[in-house]
Order: sequence, then C-alpha cells, then structure tokens
Amino acid sequence: MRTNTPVLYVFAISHYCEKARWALDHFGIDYELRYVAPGEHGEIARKLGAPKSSVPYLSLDGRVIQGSANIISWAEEKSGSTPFSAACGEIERRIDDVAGVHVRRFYYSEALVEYPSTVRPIFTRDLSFAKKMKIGLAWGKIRKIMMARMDLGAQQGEESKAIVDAELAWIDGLLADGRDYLVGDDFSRADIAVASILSPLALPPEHPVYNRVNHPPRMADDITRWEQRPTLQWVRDIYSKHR
Ligand SMILES: N[C@@H](CCC(=O)N[C@@H](CS)C(=O)NCC(=O)O)C(=O)O
Repeated sequence: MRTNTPVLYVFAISHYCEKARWALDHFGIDYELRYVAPGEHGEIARKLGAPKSSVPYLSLDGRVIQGSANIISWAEEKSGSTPFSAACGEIERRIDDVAGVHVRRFYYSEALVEYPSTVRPIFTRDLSFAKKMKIGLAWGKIRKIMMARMDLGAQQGEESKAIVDAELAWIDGLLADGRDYLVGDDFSRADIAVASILSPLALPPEHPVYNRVNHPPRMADDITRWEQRPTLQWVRDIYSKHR
C-alpha cells in the first residue's frame, strides 16, 4: 500500500535516531516509525537511494533524507519554523560529531565487548519474532563487525570516557550562567540535539527506550558519579518539559 506518510527508519538503541524522532514529534510531523535490524538497515538505505547506510533516514515522496541534522532541517522547513541560527548549528555539529560518537563508543566498549547479551535485546526489542531469531543467529558476526567499525576495546572505552567528560564540562560551562536553554530564550534544535545525544548518560524516564536500559557496571558507576553534573540534570529537566 502506498501512502504519503513519511517513514522514519531507526535502531531503537541509537541516540541519533532518538534525536530525529524527537524533532519530528516536536515539529508536529505525522510519520511512521519503522524499527530496522542491523544489516537490513543498510539494504533498505541502498534501495531507497540513501548515500550511506546509517540510520536515521526518512523516506518520503520517493526520496530519502539521511542523518539526524538533515531530518531536523527538513522538519523545521516543513513546519514553517524560523530557520536555526548559526549558534544552534555549531552546538549541534559539535555534539553530533564528538559526544555522539564517544558516548556510543564508551557504552559499547564495555557493553558489547564484555556483556553482549545485554545489547541484543535493545537492538531487537521492537522487531518481529522472525527477525529476532535471525539477529540471534547472526549476533556473533554482527558484534564483530560493530567492534571493528567502532574500534571498541577497554582502552578505547577509557579514551572515549575522557572525551565525554570534557564535552560534559563544555556544556556545564554553557549552563553556568543559569540559562534554561542553550541558545536564546526558547527551546531549539540545539536543546534537542544535546539532550538526545547525552540521554544515554542521563537516562530520563520520558526517553522511549533508555528508561529501561541497564548499563554495564563500570559505566553505571561513572553515571552515578556524574549524576549531579549540571548538564545531566539539565538533560533530565529538558526531557521532562519537552519530550
Ligand atoms: N551523524 C549521523 C550519525 C548516524 C549514525 O552514526 N548512525 C549509526 C547508529 S547510531 C548507524 O546507523 N550505524 C550503522 C551504519 O553506519 O551502517 C546522524 O546524525 O544521523
């Protein structure tokens, strides 16, 4: 059946997917959410004509928009919102490129390397029974590919943790003047970007997936130690007000 409703393809576990999903919700876009399995995601992306394999991507009117930032720009335009400022763009780019990559590597370097059976249920939680079985059988191979692609390991996890710590200090610094929002007086895509990318560390109850995620032990200790940091308190506050 053909419909004109845009379809957003996501991994449940992905913070970039949460970012795109939140933006579509925020801008009041009607869309269908489709969870995909690792492996299948690349095949669908190729069939749709997306330049890369990564989720999130949005398919609509015979074209595809890939990448959380591009999806937000499309949603902003579609909803007739004021285009984002350069300051928003800078914050979003940095959070995507630095914290986005290293929060993920910090988590997977412990979870996927040492406790892989805790990761699989998050990847497969919204998939059909048949797909769950398929991923279960291929899990060893998928894990190896992910470990190589993201360069995971104990030392890499420590490296990424230090980078995440520094990026939290950057946001702590921005919030030090008591501002409610990162740019200007209103909620913006910079807030969506930072809150969603850091949500794996803040575990806000309003998050559609991480509200039920258990982190591996060393990361759980770090998160407990960081719990009162202004940035992570701010992420929980933004989620409670805007998600
Ligand atoms: N900067 C991109 C990053 C997207 C990304 O890294 N997606 C990951 C999931 S978190 C992915 O699909 N990885 C598998 C692949 O690249 O094939 C965005 O904002 O959308």
